[in-house]
Amino acid sequence: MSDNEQHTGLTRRGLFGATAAAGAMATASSATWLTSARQARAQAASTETKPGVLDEYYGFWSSGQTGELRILGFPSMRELMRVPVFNRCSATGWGQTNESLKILTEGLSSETRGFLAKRGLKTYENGDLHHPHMSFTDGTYDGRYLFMNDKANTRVARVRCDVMKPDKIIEIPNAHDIHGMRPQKYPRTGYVFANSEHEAPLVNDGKILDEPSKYVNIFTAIDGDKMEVAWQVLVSGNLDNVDCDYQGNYAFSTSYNSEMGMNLAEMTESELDHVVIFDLAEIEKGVANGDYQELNGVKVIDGRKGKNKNYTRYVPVPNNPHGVNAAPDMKHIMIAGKLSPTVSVIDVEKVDALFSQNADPRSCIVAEPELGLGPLHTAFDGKGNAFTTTFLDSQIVKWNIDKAIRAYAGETVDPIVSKVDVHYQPGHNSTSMGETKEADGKWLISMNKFSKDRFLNTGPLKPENEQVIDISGDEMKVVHDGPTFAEPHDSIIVRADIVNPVNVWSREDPMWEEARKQAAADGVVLEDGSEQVIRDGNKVRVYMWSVAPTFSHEKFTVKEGDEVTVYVTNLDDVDDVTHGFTLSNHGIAMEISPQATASVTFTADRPGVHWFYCQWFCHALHMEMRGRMLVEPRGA
Ligand code: CUK
Ligand code: CUA
Ligand code: CA
Repeated sequence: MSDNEQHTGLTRRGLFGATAAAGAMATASSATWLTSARQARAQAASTETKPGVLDEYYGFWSSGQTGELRILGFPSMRELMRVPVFNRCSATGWGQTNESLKILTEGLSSETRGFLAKRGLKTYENGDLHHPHMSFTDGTYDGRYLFMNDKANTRVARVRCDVMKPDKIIEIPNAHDIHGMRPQKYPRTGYVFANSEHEAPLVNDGKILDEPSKYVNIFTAIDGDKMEVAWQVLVSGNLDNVDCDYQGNYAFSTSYNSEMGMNLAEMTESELDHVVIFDLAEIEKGVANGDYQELNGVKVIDGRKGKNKNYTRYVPVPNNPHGVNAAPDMKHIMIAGKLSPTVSVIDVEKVDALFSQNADPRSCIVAEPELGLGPLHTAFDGKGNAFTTTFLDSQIVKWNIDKAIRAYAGETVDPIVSKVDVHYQPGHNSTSMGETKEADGKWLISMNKFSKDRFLNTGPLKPENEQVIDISGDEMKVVHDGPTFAEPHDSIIVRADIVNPVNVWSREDPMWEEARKQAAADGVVLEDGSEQVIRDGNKVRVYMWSVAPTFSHEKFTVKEGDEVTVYVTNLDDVDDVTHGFTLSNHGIAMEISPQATASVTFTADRPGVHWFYCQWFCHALHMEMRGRMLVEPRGA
């Protein structure tokens, strides 16, 4: 028996007192103890996880306008880590170290770099991270990468799951404000699909301004291995969310602005908008046959309506649709109606006929259950049920997919299994392993946009509220309330055995390739305990190492106006002994985890004595882990 199971058994007794289940456990033989404990947990559905006990799942959380990725233990909801991605991080130096700046800048267009340089920036310092999703192999998570979008600055990032740091961040050319984003499920990732939400001229250089009829939107397929755009497709209408099938044939994007309106009234004018279905093989064929225009180095296919091409089909659905979610039955795609109380269910097996026989686009819809007001996103239990958030009703609606299909075919059957109130206004929900073919039907998280009266008042800006719901029975039970900072749109809940991060960096890691090259040119070996200061004109490179509780240099001297690069290599190779390098009154701080190298470049333009210190508590003598930078005044 694992600690986890034992403790959850105890938790149940602790929370609910002496119960039949607890009594049963007391008399159970050791052989049945495990089963009893499991059952007890299922009945009690407690998210409490005792001190020292590990969670069963990793949760990977977006953070919206905060721009970072968050890692939670699930179901305890303990926040384990924040991974800066699109944001500038004070603790780790993400967005300031040379290593992070390389990742943050190399995927930007030269036009963007020039624009930022005029503002004194190397990269953007904000992001709006909505959708974190793991790479797939054969319909389930494979633990390689996490991909995520930046709606604010039109980027897509990849985070390595071995070290939980981004390794590639790319700007998507020709697109505007990447929103929906999903990795290909089969045969593997493969493609990462990314939706451009906001309309603009295809060549957006100012020659076309207030002429909305000339605006377009664009769908992007990124090669997830290379992190390069593979191809793009021009579409009619805008693009909101996206998902793809389990067969590797199609991607599906919602469009709430099929009207191509420029204001709310126009965007909500028509009763029906649409889902765009992309035929991946046809698009690849079109690219191979040269049926594209090249724009900013990308092959752009025309998939707009009325082009008589086989790249896309437009399926009318009501009304300003939002979420797109593929069911683990590997057959159905759920399109949430938002302004319509319905979810439209697409049968992927009926999609072929849309392309091969030009069948009526609506013929792929096999159900359209009415669930409540404001359906936004759908999750699954792998047992034939779907769970849809209703934003306006503030509920999760559990409904049976098969019954919804039968009802649509005319049978008198109610697909709704049960509803539960959430607090308040849910957007995304996710179930444990629910966006894979291994959905396990245990847990659902409802990510609620408003918390209102649920927590102590924090002033006009309130936290959001996340609620954990036990979905193992017919009735859903809310078992946990938790406030959260802006703004987790979306999350995935991944079985812990799939994710296997390392404890210590490999010295061979590509992260500090540039530092290694520079060191080699300077005749320095980063990891041999070198303690070198290399002067090269007015450029000074300080090679430093750290071993708790000391830096190799108690001091180094530079001249006012020097461009100084400090490289710190953490020679500690013990789990959890991370050091930091903060240079006081210079706005500089970075993290150096075990066996990592990090570097930062700045101009030494403040004559005098400046202390650097380790800001990551590492040793009893951590406070003493410091040294001086002596800056000689100009002309001295
Ligand atoms: S969107 Cu936020 S609630 Cu950006 Cu996934 Cu639907
Ligand atoms: Cu090294 Cu604190
Ligand atoms: Ca609309």
